[in-house]
Amino acid sequence: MANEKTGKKAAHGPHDHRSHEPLCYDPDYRNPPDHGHKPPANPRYPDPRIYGSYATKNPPRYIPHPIEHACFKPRKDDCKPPQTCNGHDHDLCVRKDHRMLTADEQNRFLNAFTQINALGALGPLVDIHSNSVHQMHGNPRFLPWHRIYLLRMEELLMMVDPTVCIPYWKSSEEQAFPAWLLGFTPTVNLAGGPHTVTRNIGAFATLPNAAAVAAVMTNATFNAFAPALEGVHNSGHVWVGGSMGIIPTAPCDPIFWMHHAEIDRIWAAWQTTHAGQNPPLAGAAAIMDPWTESETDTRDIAALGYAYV
Ligand SMILES: [Cu+2]
Repeated sequence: MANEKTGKKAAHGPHDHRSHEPLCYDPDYRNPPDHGHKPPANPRYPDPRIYGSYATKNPPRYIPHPIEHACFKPRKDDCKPPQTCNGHDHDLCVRKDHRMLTADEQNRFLNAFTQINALGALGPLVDIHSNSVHQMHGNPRFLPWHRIYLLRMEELLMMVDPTVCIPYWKSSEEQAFPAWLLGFTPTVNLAGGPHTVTRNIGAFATLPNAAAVAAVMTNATFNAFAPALEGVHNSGHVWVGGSMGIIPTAPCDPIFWMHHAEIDRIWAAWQTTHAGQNPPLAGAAAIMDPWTESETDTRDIAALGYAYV
């Protein structure tokens, strides 16, 4: 069966006509064509769109995504080009307060999170956060770097379910952990081994309240605003505790992404009334490595393809 093609060729005789050839390309997923690609040097980082400079330089062998199978329509009848799942990539992702999600939207978020984890795509993204070479905490890169980081996570989730956007957790208002996440403690394969999410809610900090966030918003310059917001953000991490309290494991917990979406939302709201107040970054510091976006690319969330409601 594997050599069907070559066997066919050998069997071709003078009475075989071109009309016997199939009219349309009919892909056989059980016997994919050999493109001659070498396996990636580091199969944990196959996709440069998500993992930036971490991605292997060798072209990965193309493996159709399960979702592609679901939407792939070969259209044998009329020989028109096959239909794929294109069209969702450029939709605006609308990030909602998690309290506004329907049960279906909650399930879709958790299912997509579980899927990218099962595919081995989440662990490498978490590992990027543990590498301090990216200088993403305690300096002006904090807000723009995590804005791109969230975007990469959202892109991963949308590969599994194009309807999923990262919800935000307005912890200052809620003063509580989202109940629907309490039972969700995934195990993520990190470079250092598997890590199972733990929490120690409320044990080591108080959650900043609405007044604390309002005080952050009164800062007039980026240099004053950003460290104040990072401080509020730090307390959220410590309040959840467990995995969230440690930089290398924090992104294993889905609340990490929802917490950072809230921090990013607060920054976006502040930006609308502080035009021209941007992170003081230049040269290499202005590049959000391991990705290629520069600080200027991070200023406009609509241009990045998402919005907060
Ligand atoms: Cu971080």
